[in-house]
Amino acid sequence: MTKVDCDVVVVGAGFAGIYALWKAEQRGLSVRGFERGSDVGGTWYWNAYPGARCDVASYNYAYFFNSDVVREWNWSDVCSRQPEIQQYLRFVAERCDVTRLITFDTKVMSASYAKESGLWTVRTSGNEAVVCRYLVLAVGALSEPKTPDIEGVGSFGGDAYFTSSWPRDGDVDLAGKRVGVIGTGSSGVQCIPEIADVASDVFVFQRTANFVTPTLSGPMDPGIVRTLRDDPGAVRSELRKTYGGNQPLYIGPDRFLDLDEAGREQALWRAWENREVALAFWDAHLPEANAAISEFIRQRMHEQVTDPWTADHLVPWDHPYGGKRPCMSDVYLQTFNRPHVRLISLPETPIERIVPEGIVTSAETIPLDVIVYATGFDAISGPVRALNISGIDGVSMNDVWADGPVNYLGTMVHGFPNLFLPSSAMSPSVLSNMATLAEQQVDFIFDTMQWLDEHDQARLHPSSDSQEFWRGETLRYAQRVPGALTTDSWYNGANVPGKPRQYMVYRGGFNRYHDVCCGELENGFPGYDLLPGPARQAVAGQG
Ligand code: N01
Repeated sequence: MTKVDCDVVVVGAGFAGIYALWKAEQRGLSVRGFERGSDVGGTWYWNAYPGARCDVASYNYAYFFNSDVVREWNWSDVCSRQPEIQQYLRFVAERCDVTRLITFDTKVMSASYAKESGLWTVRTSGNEAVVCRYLVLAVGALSEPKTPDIEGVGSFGGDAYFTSSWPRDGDVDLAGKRVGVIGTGSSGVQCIPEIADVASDVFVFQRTANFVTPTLSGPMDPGIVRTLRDDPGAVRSELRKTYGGNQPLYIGPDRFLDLDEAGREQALWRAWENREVALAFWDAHLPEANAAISEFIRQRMHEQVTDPWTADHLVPWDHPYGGKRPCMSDVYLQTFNRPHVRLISLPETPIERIVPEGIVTSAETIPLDVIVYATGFDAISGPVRALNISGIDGVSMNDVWADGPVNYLGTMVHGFPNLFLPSSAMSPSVLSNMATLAEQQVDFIFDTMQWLDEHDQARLHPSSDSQEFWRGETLRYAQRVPGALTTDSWYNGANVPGKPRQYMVYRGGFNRYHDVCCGELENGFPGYDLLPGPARQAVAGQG
C-alpha cells in the first residue's frame, strides 16, 4: 500500500492558500504547503513594483473568516499599497499559525494521480515527492508572467524589470534614468506616475488605451470600520449574496436606464466625483447604459490631458467600459502633462525590436537606460498549465485544456479526482472580489472533502456533462456583457499569442455561483461522479 504523507497539499500561499492551510487544520486534516516565493502573499508578494496597490477597497478585499483578524487589523487607506497588503497576509498567516506548514522558495514541478492508490504525488524543486489524498492548487489567476513577444528582448544592454516579479531588495534605482515602460494595463497605469517622479525621461509604449477612472483611495470611514467589526460573520454572509463579492457599501442605488436624460447626467457626475463610477449603476453592463457610461468616462479622461494628440491616444475608443479590465488612478493621465513623459502609440509606430541601446519603433530608435515590462500574464489558466499535472491514466491537464480550460464550477476537472483549483478558470475569479471568492471556494472545497469522509467515499470528480453545462453557462453570461467576447483581453486569452481564445470568467455573479456550489453540497453532488477504488488511507504515523 502506498504510504500517505499528508491528507492535503496546498500549493501557493496567497489569499486562498493561507486560508486553505488554516481550514485543513481546523478540519483535523494533516496538511503541507509549498510556495515558490520566500514569504506569503502570492500575487502581492511578486508584484512589488512602485505604485502597486489595491484598486478596490482593502477592507472588502480581506478575510472575514476570523473575527479577531477583522478587529485587530487597521488599514491605513481604503486602497492599500502592496507592502501593506503583504504585511496583512503575513499577519493573518502568523495569527492563524500556518507559516510553519509552508515550505518556502520551493516550486511544485509536477503532480500526478495514481489510479491504483487514488492518491496524488506532488514533486517539488526541493526534490521532495509528497503523497497526499487531496491537492489544492491555490496558485492564483495572475501568477504566470507572460513572456514578452518582442524581438530582441534579451539583447538590451541596460536594466530590465518586470512588474510581475519586481526585485525585492530595494536595488532598483531609476533616478535620473531614461526609462521605457511597455504596457498600459493596471500595472503600467500604477507604476508610470511613480517612475515619472524620479526618472529623467519616461517613454510609455502603449498598444491599447485603457479606461482609467478615479480611485477610492483615502482615509477609512470610521462608520464602515464599525460595521465590519461589529459582526464580521454577518458581513461575510452578506458578501456572498452580492454580484461581485463586494460589500454594497459603495454601490449606488441607481439603475441608469431608469433615469431620464438629466438624471443620467447628474448621476454620472455624482458617481465620478464620489469616485464610484465603476460600481455606481446596477445595470452598467446593459448595452445602452454601458455606451453612455463609456462615453462619459472618455470625456472625463480626455479633458485631463493638455496635449490634444496625447489625449486622443490615451482615451480607449476601441472597446466599451468593462470589455477589458478597467484601470483606476488619480494621477496617471496627468502624468502625461509632465514635460519629460512621452506617449508612443504602438498601433501607429509599432515596436520593431529591442536592441542593446533601447527600443526601435517603425519611426525611430529610442535610447533607454531601463526597460520596464508591464506586459501582463498568461492569466487564469496559465498558472495551472505551467504545472505538469497528470490525472487518471496519466492524461495531462495541458492536453485536456489544449482548446481552452474545461472544468465544473471553476474548481474541479473531470479525470483529475480530488484535485481542486481555487481562483481558476470559469469561476467569478478576477471579476469578483478575489479575497471573498478565496474564502467561498476554500469552504466549498473543504466541505466537499468532509462530505466524502462522512459518506465513506474516497474521491470524486465532476462528470463530463457537468463540465459541458458549465462551459455553456460561462459563455451564456459572457455573451450578455458588452465587448466581453469581441475585445482582445486576458479574460479570453487573446493577450498570449497562440493561446486558445475562450472567455474564462463566469459572469453570472458571485451570488449565483455560490448558490450552485451550495446546491451541489446540499444535494449530494449530483454533478459529480464518485470513483471506486481503494478506501480512504490513513496518513503515515496517524491512526
Ligand atoms: O497586465 P495587462 P497588468 N507590446 O494584461 C501590453 C490585476 N492588477 O499586469 O492591451 C506592447 O492588463 C498590453 O497591451 P494590449 C488586474 O486584474 C490589479 O497591467 O494587449 N504592449 C497591456 O497594455 C489587471 O487587469 C491591480 O494591447 C504589450 C499591458 O501590456 C491584471 O492584474 C494592479 C505587449 C498588459 O496589461 C493584469 O494587469 C495591477 C507587447 N508585445 C494589476 N504585450 C490592482 O490594483 C503586452 N502588452 C488590484
